[in-house]
Amino acid sequence: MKSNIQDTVLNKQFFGEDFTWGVSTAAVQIEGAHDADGKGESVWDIFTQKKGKIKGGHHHRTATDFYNRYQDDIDLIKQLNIPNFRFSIAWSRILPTGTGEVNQAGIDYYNRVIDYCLAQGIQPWLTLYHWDLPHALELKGGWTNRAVIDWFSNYVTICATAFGDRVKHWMVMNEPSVFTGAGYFLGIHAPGRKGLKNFLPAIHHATLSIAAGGKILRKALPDAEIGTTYSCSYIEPYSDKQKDIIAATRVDALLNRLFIEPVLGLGYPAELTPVLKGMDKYILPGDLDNVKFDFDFIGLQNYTREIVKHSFFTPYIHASLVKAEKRNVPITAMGWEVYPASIYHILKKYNQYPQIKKIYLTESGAAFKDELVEDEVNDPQRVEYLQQYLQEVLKAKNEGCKVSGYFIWTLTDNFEWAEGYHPRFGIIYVDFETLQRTVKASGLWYANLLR
Ligand code: GCO
Repeated sequence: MKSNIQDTVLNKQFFGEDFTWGVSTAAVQIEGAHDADGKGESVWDIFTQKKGKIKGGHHHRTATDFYNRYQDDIDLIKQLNIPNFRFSIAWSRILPTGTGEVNQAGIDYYNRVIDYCLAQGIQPWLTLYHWDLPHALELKGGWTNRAVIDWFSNYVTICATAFGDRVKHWMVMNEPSVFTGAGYFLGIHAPGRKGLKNFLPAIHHATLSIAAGGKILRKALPDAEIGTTYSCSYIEPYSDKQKDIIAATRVDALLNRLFIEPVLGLGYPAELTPVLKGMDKYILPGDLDNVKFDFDFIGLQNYTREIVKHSFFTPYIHASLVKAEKRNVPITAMGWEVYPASIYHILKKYNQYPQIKKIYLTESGAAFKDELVEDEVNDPQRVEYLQQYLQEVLKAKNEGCKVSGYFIWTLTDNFEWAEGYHPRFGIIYVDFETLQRTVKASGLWYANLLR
């Protein structure tokens, strides 16, 4: 299929020779092979079996079968001229019970993936934790148990030793606010726990683990580039009423500042969100020093903006999000607002932290209702989305923001967590019956941009 979308405005040269272009994925969402070659169960293997947790009763046991088709998919990455591939390691392939005996078959598998990338001239970017805690560790309390810092450190050490000779770009953890918020507070992601008594310790232990992981990687791999990634949404108040402004500030603290500020040495933003004071009992002497780490880069992942309103009835934060559907704005298949300026504002916001040395946009993309028609998938909305967001990235870069790269979320349509397979985020279409891949018009557009 020929892309009939003429790209007259965007040119990769505008971003400079050194700008990093890539595509991002995560193990649970693509690999499948949930019990192959000695893999242990992860919290997602358990959660997806629970009734009513995943839309349509979907599960990720096969996903896109990347585990077996990695060569074909990496060939496609190459065909699309994408020089950098971000993927995550499933902890329970390396350590089936989270600690103890190493599963050599798991190490061998990721070695094959890494080697195949390198043989195709593609740089592997490894995320060590994209939400799939080994189930055996969850049985011991998971992220609520302070011992997780040691479990995680051991896992990081094993990965650094196994893959560090070839992998030059590392991300310790993906979006801690999502796996703690959705998984330990709202109960809508694995492991499905709820409430502050789970959420607050999980936040602190994840933060300590991020810094611990960064330090281990830096020591073991002094030449590698080490980062960690955060989700961030541009937040605006619903009105200029004082109450809405305060509500927006609070949500901004929770969504955008909570995890990054302690790492930067600024502590938790508890002054605005008194509920976080409840964390004090988990913070031991010395912790606020131990959570600090000077990452080589910070990965930011932005999709949309949120409009926030004062809400008396919402516990703890007295704030609620005004859904995009109710605001008469363009939305994606996730119901998220298409708002290109959000990525610009996010870059400006994080650029203000002098402690951040470098920013990569490690995820950006959108789900739309794509259809395969006569072997082609025409997705002009996604092309437009990516073009508009990239224009905003360029604007921020030209205004001096330290942004050094952009990774599209995501390579192929995949398992979108609690939403199952319906939201299609890929630049490559997957027929989930046959698992056949078809490059979408957006994939061709990206290939053309990167040519
Ligand atoms: C994320 C997740 C991805 C999601 C994507 C779309 O980091 O948020 O890494 O796994 O699929 O964001 O929701």
